[in-house]
Amino acid sequence: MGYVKDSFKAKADAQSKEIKSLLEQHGNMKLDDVTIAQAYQGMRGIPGLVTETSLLDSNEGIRFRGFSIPELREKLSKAEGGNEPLPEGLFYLMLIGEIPNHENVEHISATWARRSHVPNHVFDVIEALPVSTHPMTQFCAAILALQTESKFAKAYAEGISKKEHWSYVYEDAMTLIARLPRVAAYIYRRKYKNGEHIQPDGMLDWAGNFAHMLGYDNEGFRELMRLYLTIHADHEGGNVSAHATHLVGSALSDPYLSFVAGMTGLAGPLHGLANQEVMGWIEEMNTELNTNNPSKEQIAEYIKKTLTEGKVVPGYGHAVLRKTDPRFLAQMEFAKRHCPEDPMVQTVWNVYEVAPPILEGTGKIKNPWPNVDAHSGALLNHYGLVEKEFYTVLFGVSRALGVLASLCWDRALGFPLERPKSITTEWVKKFVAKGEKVA
Ligand code: HAX
Repeated sequence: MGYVKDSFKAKADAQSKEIKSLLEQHGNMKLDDVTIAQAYQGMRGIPGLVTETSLLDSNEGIRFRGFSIPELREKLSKAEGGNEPLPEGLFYLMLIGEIPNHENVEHISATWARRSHVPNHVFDVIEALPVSTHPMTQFCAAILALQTESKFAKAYAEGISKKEHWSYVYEDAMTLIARLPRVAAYIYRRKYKNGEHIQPDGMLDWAGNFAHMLGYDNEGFRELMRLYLTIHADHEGGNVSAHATHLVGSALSDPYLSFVAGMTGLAGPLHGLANQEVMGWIEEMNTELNTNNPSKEQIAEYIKKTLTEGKVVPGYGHAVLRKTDPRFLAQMEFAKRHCPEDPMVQTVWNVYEVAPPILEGTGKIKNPWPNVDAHSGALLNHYGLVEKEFYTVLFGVSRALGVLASLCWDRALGFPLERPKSITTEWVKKFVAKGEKVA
């Protein structure tokens, strides 16, 4: 076993003991009550899941193992000469619970580089789809094709003890993460660059190599990828992609099958596809107004028009957050350093000034502030990655880090099949009438 795997197992064993004792002593203690509104309205705020890798505070934003994004940007290892954290370090932190040293980060980087070879049949599966297929659909199909490599599925079929599940899930998670950049870059080059593929550069870090295979070899874009793949990795357990991965994993579907469930959820416009939607929304506004630099007044009018048409303003609002997303602010800071004059970036900043009071004025939108997706497209666009349909794939490559680290924890802690209780409206009506539960 590698030393990262050993450290993970030691941490998980200790955590298992603590959970056992928590359950013995406090298992019947109530965390919260559930209201009828919560049952009908997306289970908001019900603490019914345990996810060890990160925790979201509605005002402060995400913390990964207790560390905020500004803290991580300072504390995690950087590439030589770089300013942004290496996502390998965040993965180590989520898995082990401690800030890694540079050697730990290099170890993860080298492990992923070693495992990055993608079997040919995966490319054949991608090639079998029409080029016009949405990149997220191609991505999901490719992940399913990668599933032939699942060590967990093979071992399970041969018959292994429940105690060994975590070990095979860990191996699958590491291999899957290692291969995703190559798969994603292949889809990008196939769809947008005439199938002119770029071979991996084993000397580069995970994000740097991804930037290279996409065809963007300048240091600014590599730095953007390091930041991007770090900040999109995890957002506690209840969001659609994390929850779907966890849920499917709880049936002991292998990490490939579990992760693809998360990715089909990420492909929804209210979740990860919002980054594509934001750019589409800005582009449509610019086309309609015949400008690439709309004024704040013009933006305000366009927001009102969007709302009147019964559509959402993409990139704004959140199910949990109630302040500007720190992931938005991290990207804004990056843009201030690298591309403050870019007209698309300036439009994003102008929307940020104009949108919140208008959204708040509707009286129904609980969070009028921008989320992560409001900024990412403008940065990618600045470096020439203008194909917005591809943006959610980038998000997906990053999200793998969080949800697969969590899946390792799920199996190491022996979490059971997830199976919440559902009820009918008939049940609710009887409950309301009698004021008590109905069998
Ligand atoms: N524009 C217009 N209306 C919005 C809105 C927005 N940006 N955000 C919320 N609303 C509306 C909701 O549609 C809802 O309307 P109805 O009562 O008519 O159904 C009402 O305001 C109350 O919604 P809420 O409680 O504030 O928000 P929800 O928890 O239901 O939804 C969403 C959270 C993120 C889905 C929502 O804010 C939204 O649709 N935003 C735009 C899409 C987006 O940016 N998604 C990405 C979110 C972050 C993420 O997951 N990234 O991957």
